[in-house]
Amino acid sequence: MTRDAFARDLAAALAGRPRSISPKYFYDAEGSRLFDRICELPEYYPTRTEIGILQRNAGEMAALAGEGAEIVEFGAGSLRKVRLLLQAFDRPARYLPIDISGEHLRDSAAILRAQFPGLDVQPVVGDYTQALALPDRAGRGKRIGFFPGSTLGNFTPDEAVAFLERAAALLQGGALLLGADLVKDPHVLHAAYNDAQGVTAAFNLNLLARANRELGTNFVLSRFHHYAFYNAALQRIEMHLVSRERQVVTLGGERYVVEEGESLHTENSYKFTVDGLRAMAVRAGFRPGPAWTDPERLFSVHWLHAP
Ligand code: AVJ
Repeated sequence: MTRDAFARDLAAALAGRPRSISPKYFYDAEGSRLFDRICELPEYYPTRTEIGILQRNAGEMAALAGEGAEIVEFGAGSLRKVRLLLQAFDRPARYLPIDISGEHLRDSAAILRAQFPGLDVQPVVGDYTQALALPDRAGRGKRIGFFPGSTLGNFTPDEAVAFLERAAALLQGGALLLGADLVKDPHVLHAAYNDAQGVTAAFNLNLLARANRELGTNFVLSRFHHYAFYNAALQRIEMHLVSRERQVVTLGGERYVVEEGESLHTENSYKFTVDGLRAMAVRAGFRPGPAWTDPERLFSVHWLHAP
């Protein structure tokens, strides 16, 4: 199923101009492993900065959430962040992680059930970028959405508002706890996506390696440059794979000519201002509460009430 979608989307990307494909295809087992390594890199500040913000402010977040809250996580990422909330909250009733990978969900669910014996863990296999139904509410606690990591930055501004509108509807009477990376010195942004060890380059190129593994393509990775830069006008990091030479790629019996210097656009990672993010949340129907940042204002975490 994912393989068919990947084949279809990659064929469309190769045939299209400009060529672009969704960053969701980065995350096979190898891509997820590379992403975990990115999160540990000295240049990649978002993960450790967001964790620091969550640690410092978990008490205030817990007070806002109240007793017996249920946490709905959009994408079951690393357990580290949600664990901070589960430890700080007052007797959280339920944890509902939503992810397209059922396998990943089952693993995380098992770990959390063992660690929090009183917690009802109910994984939801689904795509949170689409309309989605959640199980009925269990108790009287608030439903708190959790969307960390600035994954919101992968959406275009229109997609981000559409996602936030759906989240506001799902979380009615509760809130969304949202992590958003901030605009800053472009050199700091540039370094975060062009690390010295080349892990981000390997992560980007893994898209082609994955196609070779799953779709029988013949990409030669050394014929592509990892190219990531900050587009200040659009407030986003763009990642591309740029062809070093003219080459022919075969996918599903179809031949695609890629000229020297042509690019496959693999990811956008939008950056936000605190006020810009809050204005976007208002447009989507939220009422912004506190926004927390680190002392260097690298990253932000927002409490957004869903009326
Ligand atoms: C998971 C989308 C938040 O945009 O920083 C990291 C992905 N790409 N390095 C980001 C990513 C390159 C990451 N997000």
